[in-house]
Amino acid sequence: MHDETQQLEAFQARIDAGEKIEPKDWMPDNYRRQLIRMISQHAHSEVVGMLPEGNWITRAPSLRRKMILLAKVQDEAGHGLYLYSAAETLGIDRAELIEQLLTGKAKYSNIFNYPTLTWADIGMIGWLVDGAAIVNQTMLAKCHFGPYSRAMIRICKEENFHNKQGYELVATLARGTPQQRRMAQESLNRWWWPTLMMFGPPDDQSPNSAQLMRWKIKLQSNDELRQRFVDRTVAEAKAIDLEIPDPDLRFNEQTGHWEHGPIDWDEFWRVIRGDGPYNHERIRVRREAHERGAWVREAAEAYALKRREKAASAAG
Ligand code: FAQ
Repeated sequence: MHDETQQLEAFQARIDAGEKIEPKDWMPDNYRRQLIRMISQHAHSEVVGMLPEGNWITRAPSLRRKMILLAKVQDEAGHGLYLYSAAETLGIDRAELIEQLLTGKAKYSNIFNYPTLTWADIGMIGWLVDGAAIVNQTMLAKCHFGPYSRAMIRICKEENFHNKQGYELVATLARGTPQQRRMAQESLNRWWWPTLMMFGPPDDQSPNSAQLMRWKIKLQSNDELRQRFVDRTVAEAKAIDLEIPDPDLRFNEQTGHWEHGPIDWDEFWRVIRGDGPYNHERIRVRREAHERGAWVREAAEAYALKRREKAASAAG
């Protein structure tokens, strides 16, 4: 018991001294569990996040837009792979993580349970959803678990490109015909509030935050990051004359921040518990893709086995 207390104190002292924790270091079980939960939720979000945009690849209005969208969706798959690898350093198998997603045991970001109804939604995902992801991930790139922070550095660079192409797409629509402008505004109206929810529940309703902040996995709270996102996005919306769909939005001269109106947290909890507009569809498509990919996994395993046999016979 005494030893364990000392171990915990030494572990916390390393974090407080600014050291990164690496997979082979001693860590408390709960630290391992929390990181697996968070990193795998993040990986699942990247992979499920390919679906709303993927739906529009065949319908992109020009070759240029199609190439950008293809590259973006492919990047999200890559992000999922880095993150599954980061989670695996904690001793869990990828197959188990994927099983947790497909059986509904693991969560993924609320935002991907909404449909992409118009072409403007593709711009909105890049501008708002990638914009929110960057705010969150720039913080995670400085977190104190080595593999997660390193994965974030490359992911953030790619998300920046995603964010810029999304804003450029929305700005083009906003400068376009009255119909295109309306399409952009209608899309912003649908995506604004679910995007604010991406940062998680308010600080006083966030059960995991306090411990994650002590371990310096989170360096800023859910509300602090949400505020940072609102401040930067309100300015971007003004620059292209789109209106944030929040009648209570106002600039506070004293704090220098844009204050937003109340968020519908009932909707958030409903969506993350599985009852959002597209939860069933997303998981159905992922299950189908997983089944269709069975032969690839079998072929890869057979290949690895053959190589091991060959190496063993060469050595023996
Ligand atoms: N969605 O105690 P907290 C992207 C759950 S990547 C669903 O505050 P925590 C890229 C939470 O799990 C987007 N569930 O939780 C892209 C917990 O439940 P649990 C994903 C959520 O962990 C762009 C409960 O609520 N990014 O978009 C959400 O301290 C475009 C209580 O909450 C990451 O995953 C939510 N939004 O803080 C891809 C970043 N929020 O597990 C394609 C890494 C909360 O105890 C296209 N994760 N919950 O049963 C994080 O930074 C954190 O985990 C938070 C939540 C901030 C998401």
